[in-house]
Amino acid sequence: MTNSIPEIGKNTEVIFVIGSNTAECHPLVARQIIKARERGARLIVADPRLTEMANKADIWLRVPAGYNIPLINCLLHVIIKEGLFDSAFIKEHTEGFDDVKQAVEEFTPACVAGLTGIPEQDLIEAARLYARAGAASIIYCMGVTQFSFGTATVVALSNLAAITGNLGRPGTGVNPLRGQNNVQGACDMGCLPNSLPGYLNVTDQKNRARFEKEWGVKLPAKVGIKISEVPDAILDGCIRALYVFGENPVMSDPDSNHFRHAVEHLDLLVVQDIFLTETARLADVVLPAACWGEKDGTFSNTERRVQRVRKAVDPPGEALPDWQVFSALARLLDYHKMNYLHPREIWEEVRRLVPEKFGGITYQRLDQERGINWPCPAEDHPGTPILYQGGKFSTPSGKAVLRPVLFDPVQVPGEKAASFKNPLTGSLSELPDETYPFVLTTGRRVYHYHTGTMTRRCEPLDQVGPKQLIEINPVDAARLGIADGDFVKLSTRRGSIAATAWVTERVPEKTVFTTFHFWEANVNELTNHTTDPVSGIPEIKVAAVQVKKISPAEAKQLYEEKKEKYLVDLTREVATKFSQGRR
Ligand SMILES: Nc1nc2c(c(=O)[nH]1)N[C@H]1C(S)=C(S)[C@@H](COP(=O)(O)OP(=O)(O)OC[C@H]3O[C@@H](n4cnc5c(=O)[nH]c(N)nc54)[C@H](O)[C@@H]3O)O[C@H]1N2
Ligand SMILES: Nc1nc2c(c(=O)[nH]1)N[C@H]1C(S)=C(S)[C@@H](COP(=O)(O)OP(=O)(O)OC[C@H]3O[C@@H](n4cnc5c(=O)[nH]c(N)nc54)[C@H](O)[C@@H]3O)O[C@H]1N2
Ligand SMILES: [Mo]
Repeated sequence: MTNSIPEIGKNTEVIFVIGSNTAECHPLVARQIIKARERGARLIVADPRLTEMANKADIWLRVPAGYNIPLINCLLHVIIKEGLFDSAFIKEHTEGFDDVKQAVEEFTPACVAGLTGIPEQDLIEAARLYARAGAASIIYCMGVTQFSFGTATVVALSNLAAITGNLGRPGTGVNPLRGQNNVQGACDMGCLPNSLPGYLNVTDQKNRARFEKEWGVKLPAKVGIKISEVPDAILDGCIRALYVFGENPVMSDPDSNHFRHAVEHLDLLVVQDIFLTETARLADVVLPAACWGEKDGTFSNTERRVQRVRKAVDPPGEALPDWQVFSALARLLDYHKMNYLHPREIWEEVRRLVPEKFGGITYQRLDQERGINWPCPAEDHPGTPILYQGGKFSTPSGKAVLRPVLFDPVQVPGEKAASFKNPLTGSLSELPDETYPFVLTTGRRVYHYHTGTMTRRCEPLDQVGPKQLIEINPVDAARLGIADGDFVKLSTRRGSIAATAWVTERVPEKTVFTTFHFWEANVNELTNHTTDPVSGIPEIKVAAVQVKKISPAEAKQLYEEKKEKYLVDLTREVATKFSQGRR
């Protein structure tokens, strides 16, 4: 996030939530939105589904899955046409405005209403509301990024914030809600194929030298492989061994059957997890890890706040904190510099190596201040809840670089793009057709966490969220003879799953929604592995799908097939032993 969570409750006048099911997936952030609403802030929500947030919105833009770019470009179009932009901010702090202006010209409310079905007047009102606010905040999540044009969409949102001067001030910003408790921390520590800790580019010799000196090894100068590129890299013979930790890709990666096929070609698969997951069951070696309540350290949350985590109980059996497993492995590989006794020593190394971001964050301060937002370069520095204050950006020119974003649902708008200097483009990689007439969009429910390894072992949660549900609109259900609670089979070009129909107006017509929480109906057997060229994120928010009512007997048969596929019976005994005291 460019800004911090409490600012939403305190300072924001207009909140634009796009592609985020905030109430179910980030309830604490949702609480801030409600708080803001209570003091008169206005809420715009763009989501194809009638989520709780959409239900509370002043303006709900029911964008069809896949059509964020035309929607955002239309808001830009109206703001520019009606002169609602911040000319002083644009002049002083941005470059590229004219190109954006030209690129959004064709995205008129009439044209975008035609393309998306969103009423023209709602588009105009939303643009006015956002642009006229003293402080407007954009909040987005996976309904923005999980497309082959996710990066382009984020750039379009940044354009929106920049031309209205909604950056670098309290209650403004472009705010991606990070998903996992410590995914921000993992990225901060260099768990990305192109960067060293602190987002230092791995291709820069000066950056590498900094770490090579401390670690006493030569570091590779090449950008590595992204997670979404792993299956093909295995099949190409580039990857022979895979070490997976804190990830259950058999369930969470798109086009799961393709992933499984690739894994069969590995020489070695190691999985380090706190439970015997669907992926671990395919591994040659499984290493038991300690979970969050069983170890010390820090987590960094979505607002870049580093927070202390304290061990509450001992890990069961032979499980160890991940850092201890890695250190032990390093020693076995004859590297003897990872002799840490406590995570504090690792953190001290981080402070030494990346002082510009983390230098001022000490364990002592973390204890006293309940978390510090980086960058925090010195011990007397208060931390940085708001990035880009005073319109100072981290680009070579110090200005925000605006880039035109073009979109065509059917094909990449190449010809049009040629007339711009630095454009980004988007188009959908799979559109509905006669055989696969529905759009499948995927995501989460409040009761479960991702692949269910943890939440499905929690009885109260499993009671309230016991099974996979497929949301389908009543109009479609009636046409297909599907009643609420019937079994439905979903098929794409990549696979089939069966689950229970939830006939509901939460989803628009011609769209179905389900999750990747349940192995017995894992939606990632259906999803598409086309990726974004910049970030590598797969297009898991849209696929063309066929929907069919099936009999309970057919559903039962499919269930038995999945049971065999996910090695459920075979491993029950081992699984119980593996997770020992943890259930
Ligand atoms: N309970 C629970 N909470 C979680 C998680 C969990 O598994 N369970 N996971 C965590 C993680 S890692 C993450 S990344 C976050 C994810 O949090 P979110 O991104 O909020 O959750 P999703 O369900 O993936 O999708 C968000 C919304 O995008 C909408 N959407 C789909 N297509 C489009 C589109 O084209 N345009 C727009 N505007 N919206 C679209 C969907 O209808 C959905 O409401 O949640 C985190 N929090
Ligand atoms: N169709 C579809 N697919 C998606 C998404 C979607 O919206 N739709 N969302 C994507 C997103 S945003 C995400 S983040 C991914 C999530 O995908 P995954 O990260 O693969 O899903 P999780 O179930 O969270 O898996 C985390 C694993 O870590 C283990 N674990 C927990 N704590 C620890 C620990 O301290 N140490 C170790 N070693 N292991 C631990 C858990 O038991 C679990 O097996 O899924 C992606 N896949
Ligand atoms: Mo995520």
